Amino acid sequence: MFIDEVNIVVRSGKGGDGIVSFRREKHVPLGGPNGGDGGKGGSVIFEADEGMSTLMDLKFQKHVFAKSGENGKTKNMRGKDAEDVIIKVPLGTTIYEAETNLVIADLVTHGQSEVIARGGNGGRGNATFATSKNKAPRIQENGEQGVELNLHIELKLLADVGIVGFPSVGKSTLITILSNSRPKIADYPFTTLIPNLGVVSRFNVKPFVLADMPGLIEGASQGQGLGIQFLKHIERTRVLIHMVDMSEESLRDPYNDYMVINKELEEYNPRLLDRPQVIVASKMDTDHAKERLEAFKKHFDEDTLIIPISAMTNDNLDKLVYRVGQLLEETPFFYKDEVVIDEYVEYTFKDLDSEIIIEKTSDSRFEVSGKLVENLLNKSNFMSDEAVTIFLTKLRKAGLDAKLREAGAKEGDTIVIAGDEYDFID
Ligand SMILES: Nc1nc2c(ncn2[C@@H]2O[C@H](COP(=O)(O)OP(=O)(O)OP(=O)(O)O)[C@@H](O)[C@H]2O)c(=O)[nH]1
Ligand SMILES: [Mg+2]
Repeated sequence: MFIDEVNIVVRSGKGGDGIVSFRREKHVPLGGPNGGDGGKGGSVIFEADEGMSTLMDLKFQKHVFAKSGENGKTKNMRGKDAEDVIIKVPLGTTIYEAETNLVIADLVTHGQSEVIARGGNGGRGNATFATSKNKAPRIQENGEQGVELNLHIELKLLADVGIVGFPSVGKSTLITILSNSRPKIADYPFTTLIPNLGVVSRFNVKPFVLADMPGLIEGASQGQGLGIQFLKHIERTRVLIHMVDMSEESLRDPYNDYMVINKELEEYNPRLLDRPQVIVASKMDTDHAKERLEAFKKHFDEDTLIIPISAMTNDNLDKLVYRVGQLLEETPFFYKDEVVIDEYVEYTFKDLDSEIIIEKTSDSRFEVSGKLVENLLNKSNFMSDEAVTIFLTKLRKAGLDAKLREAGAKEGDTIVIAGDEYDFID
């Protein structure tokens, strides 16, 4: 089974909580604080692996959750970090945030790995809060929450060259002769249901990856036949072999075939036509193929290279491979320019984390919210005044006062944070 699109939910682990604990010693009523920090929560990481070829494993997995970090322990011991979960995917996998369709990551080289959901940091235990003024602090931090993301994952094959054309023109036959790939070959349309990859390493040309695609027909870009489902794989190839059937059995006009396929490519993505195409006239061993080729050629100017081949007699296959090799040398990697990574990951984990939102709810009243407040609230336990002070200090460090001033707050105005009211002291 070839699976090239899945939706899954990933969640990173929460950081372990720091704890409050004191040394117990004989005859000492209250020993020093020794509550340890919590361990880090596990991250969910995607890694490109050239040994993988489909997203099938994920199809049955739906949810991938990393574990939480261990809570801190007494005697100043830090809780254990949770293990990261590493999801291996084939090269050419793009990861989108499902709701917004933003690209989070694009995995194109073997071993490339991306942290998709970062594990929460552990909270600090009371030992870290000891100062000369406060030798027995009763405060600790809870671990940071994990991140949950709905992902849409798509695989676009990373082949150098794609073979496009109507069904039954001989695409699979060609890849079978030129490479180690062995797709099914038959004389009925849509024999090939999934793309096949093969490595072509012949005639002293630098080896390249060839993709045999399911046949295209008129309306493919609108979903006819096997439709757009597979056109996306062509997006990542650098050179196209456009195969046109010269045999009478096709019952179609070769030039019309050629135009229809180009129109479908263009309608799917106009940039597909930027790729150099090698026009290949196939089945030249059949009756009247030569006359049909002559008629086909009349539509092009003299300089257009059309390579007539026969898979039966192996005619001109070397010429075709040479030409493809030459074009690959000249053609850049399109997919690198075309896939734009949206700054989403950064946004979630950095900017959003320190975001402070201020809303003026009346003349002298300002409400503070945002991810930073949320995170700090999650981390704090408000059992003590000390914890509240630390909470406010952190907000101020992150620029709360400047933001309030910017929003028009003046000395004595009321600031509301998480339902509690404070006076603004400027
Ligand atoms: N005479 C002749 N027949 C060929 C040649 N190449 C392919 N064929 C035949 O054409 C038929 C279709 O070949 P395939 O390679 O399966 O065609 P395809 O383009 O992969 O077809 P789809 O997968 O359906 O899109 C088969 O019966 C092949 O044996 C050729 O060069 N000469
Ligand atoms: Mg085929």
